[in-house]
Amino acid sequence: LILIGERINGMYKDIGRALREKDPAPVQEWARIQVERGADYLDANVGSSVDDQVESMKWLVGTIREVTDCPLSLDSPKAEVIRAGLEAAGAGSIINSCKAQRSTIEVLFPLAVEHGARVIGLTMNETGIPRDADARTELAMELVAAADEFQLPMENLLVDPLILPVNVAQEHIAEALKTISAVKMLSNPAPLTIVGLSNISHKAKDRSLINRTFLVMAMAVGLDAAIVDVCDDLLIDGVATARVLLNQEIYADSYVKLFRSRKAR
Ligand code: THG
Repeated sequence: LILIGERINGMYKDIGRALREKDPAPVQEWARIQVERGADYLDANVGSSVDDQVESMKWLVGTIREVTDCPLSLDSPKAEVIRAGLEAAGAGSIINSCKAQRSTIEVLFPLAVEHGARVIGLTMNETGIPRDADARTELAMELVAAADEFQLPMENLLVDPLILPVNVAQEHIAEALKTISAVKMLSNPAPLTIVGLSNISHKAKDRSLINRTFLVMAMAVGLDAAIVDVCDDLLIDGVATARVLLNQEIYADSYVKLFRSRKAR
């Protein structure tokens, strides 16, 4: 499973303040911690409360780059903010994200090809997030067709079925799982699949339990990547265990330790 550390996001108080005051300390601290805990990518999101998002993204990426060369997932709904991040981050970034609508695809897919970046394609468009798996899968098909059209290698497309909080949209969760299995059968090679995991437990009581239960279920139906709290030890232990149970890893008594040592840098 590709692990993307969620913590460098302006929605967190410490990062929001760091962005407004241009204080590198919390950003660099979270970059180091998440890399140490095995993040393959770091999500970088300036949030919506800063005045100049383009300027803030440049500062955020430059600040992270002073302490690590870990690839970044540049998280913004605005193409110009993502472009600024790509230029500052160097090769191998992820564009997070692109809705399944023509106007956005035409801008972001060529940008990804130009920068050798991956793209997270969301199964939503102008009209919002569909409720059922079939409608989400149709949008995934449009993203797959766009990857062919713009010559984005299929392993550089990550389809996100979008998971919503269980306490507001409970019926969406099983549909998101069905979407993941359907997407893995859309094409050969298939695109990768991804979720932003912590969404699912927003404002719920036992967040860690809900997060890890969903994550192992999603891995069983073909999830390839997740934006997660990499500091949640029980979550990472669950990922390591699911890999063994799904026969993606040879069993050894020390499999948790082995998984962690392979991921950490
Ligand atoms: N898909 C894609 N990208 C995404 C998401 C997604 N990026 C953002 C988000 N969803 C994934 N990242 C987070 C990060 C934090 C939280 C949830 C998802 C979170 N934060 C605490 C909260 O809101 O309760 C903040 C608490 C605090 O302020 O301390 O839950 O789905 N492609």
